[in-house]
Amino acid sequence: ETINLNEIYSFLLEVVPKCGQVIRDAFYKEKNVTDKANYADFVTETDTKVEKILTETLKVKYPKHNFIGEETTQGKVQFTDAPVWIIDPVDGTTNFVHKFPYCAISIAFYVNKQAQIGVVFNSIRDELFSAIRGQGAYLNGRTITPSGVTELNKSQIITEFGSGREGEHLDVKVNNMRVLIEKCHSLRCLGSSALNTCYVACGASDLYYEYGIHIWDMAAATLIAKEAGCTVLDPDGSELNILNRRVLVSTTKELAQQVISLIKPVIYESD
Ligand code: LIP
Repeated sequence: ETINLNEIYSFLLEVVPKCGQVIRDAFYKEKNVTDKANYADFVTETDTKVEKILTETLKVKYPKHNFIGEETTQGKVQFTDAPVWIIDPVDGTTNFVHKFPYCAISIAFYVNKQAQIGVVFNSIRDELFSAIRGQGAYLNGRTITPSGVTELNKSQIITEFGSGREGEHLDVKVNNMRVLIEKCHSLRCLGSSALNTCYVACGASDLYYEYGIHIWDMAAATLIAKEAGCTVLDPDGSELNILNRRVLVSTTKELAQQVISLIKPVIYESD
């Protein structure tokens, strides 16, 4: 199979805005919420609906491709060299449920375990972040660049508590925040891994790290961040492995190193 990335990308830019409309139509209405792992981890009928539309539409056009989706993948993720779509229909489901306008469709296309295309679309605020490998990163068609901040004491950092409520995990996360707040301008918890990453990519924040996220939260946005020129790593400073449930995205490697030297890890079972 010959893969034409520009053709796939154009098709994606037809499909994703339609799904964004589905999210927007549901945004201010009452939602049907079902718990997943605990009371703070849930799914709505919109998550399920958007994943179904995306998967079914792409399967008709690309019948040989594989799919990994937040709401359909069960058990261990099968991440191989085969062409695969990695989908989070609503990244920031909690925000979606609470009408906090910071949630997005995240969709990525990988071949040989390498990101080829990433699209992150916040349809509530009409922000479409995108990248094709080797072709730069864009917000609504315009090139984006990170802030370039190198010093922790001039930086704004985003991190998250995540949906887990295990006491030991929360203690480490709170302590990391405690250590950082003494040294940076500000800390933010905004609720969408994909958008947090894109906000660092476009210079709206300087660094984002999180423990406990999944492959579908980071698959698209990490390509966008790399294409924008960000440093994207495992929060221990090693190379990122998108199955390992953690990420650090920084505007510069200098800032990344300062944060890496201060934070302690929270270990989760890999995807
Ligand atoms: C969310 C992530 C966020 C994390 C949440 C949740 P979802 O993804 O984007 O960074 O803190 O716990 O995992 O579940 O809304 O797609």
